[in-house]
Amino acid sequence: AKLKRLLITGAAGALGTQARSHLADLAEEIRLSDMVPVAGVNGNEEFIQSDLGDAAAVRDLVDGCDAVAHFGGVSTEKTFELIERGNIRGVYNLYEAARVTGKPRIFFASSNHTIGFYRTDERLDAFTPPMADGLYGASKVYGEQLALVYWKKFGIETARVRIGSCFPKPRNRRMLSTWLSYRDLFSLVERCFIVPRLGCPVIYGVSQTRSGWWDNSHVGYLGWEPLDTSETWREELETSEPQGPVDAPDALYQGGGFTAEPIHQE
Ligand code: NAI
Ligand code: 15L
Repeated sequence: AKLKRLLITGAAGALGTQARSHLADLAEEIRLSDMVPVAGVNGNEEFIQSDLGDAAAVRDLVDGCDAVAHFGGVSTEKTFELIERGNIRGVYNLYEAARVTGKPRIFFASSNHTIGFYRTDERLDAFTPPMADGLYGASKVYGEQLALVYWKKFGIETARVRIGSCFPKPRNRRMLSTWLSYRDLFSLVERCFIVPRLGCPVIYGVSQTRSGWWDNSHVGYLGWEPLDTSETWREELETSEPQGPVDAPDALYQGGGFTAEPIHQE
């Protein structure tokens, strides 16, 4: 059954823009939002410009939606002020809006940076404790926990998806272990919205990979099968990119370079 109205936050961003084309048929109506304008609006879309830090605006945004693909927020290491607004207050506003409106199902774009300080020789699953690699990763841990609170207290279902690296193709050797294709991301979004019972699982958003860092065996019930693999680009990357030093962040930690970022100041 089709969704009635799907809200896509962060609609002007990289994944939000992809979501518009990949998810166009998933809902009768698509509501888009971002703090900056999107590049035009198509058939079943409407656009509402708003800041996730604005509680009243977020409530209006969520009202009338039966599903939310939450891609909005700060997506890399930034100042605490920016992260606080988009990812801390922003998710609080989202979940409060969900609670007081129709309790929509939520796809929460979390990140591998919630677990970025695990070493590249460690294997994780949905129950591995977080080990964030910065303010950004810690803000996503907060979002994952808030989602769980609203599931336990109010029955709001969320897919807490620790996205690896979602780009047209892997950009470096690290991404051979973390790459998620657009096709696999959006088939996951669809499964999360279509399955009768979702719950509040942690899911690793990664296409097929040899690395085996992340075990998704707890979410077999979703029926999600990634079809793409980073292996397609291994030869190309290993030829074009020299192997880095053994003590480089990319070699040591799953979060790669994010583990070496400073605390950004205003
Ligand atoms: P992006 O930075 O291109 O898009 C994020 C959008 O959120 C931007 O358009 C920005 O204007 C908007 N935004 C930021 N703060 C806001 C606020 N306070 N109020 C309203 N809108 C605000 O990021 P991208 O790559 O599209 O990622 C989407 C989501 O997926 C993010 O939450 C990111 O953390 C997560 N993610 C993405 C990964 C990737 O590989 N692309 C990997 C892991 C997580
Ligand atoms: C993320 O969380 C970022 O949003 C994205 O820009 C990538 O850097 C990705 O992680 C990654 O780890 O490659």
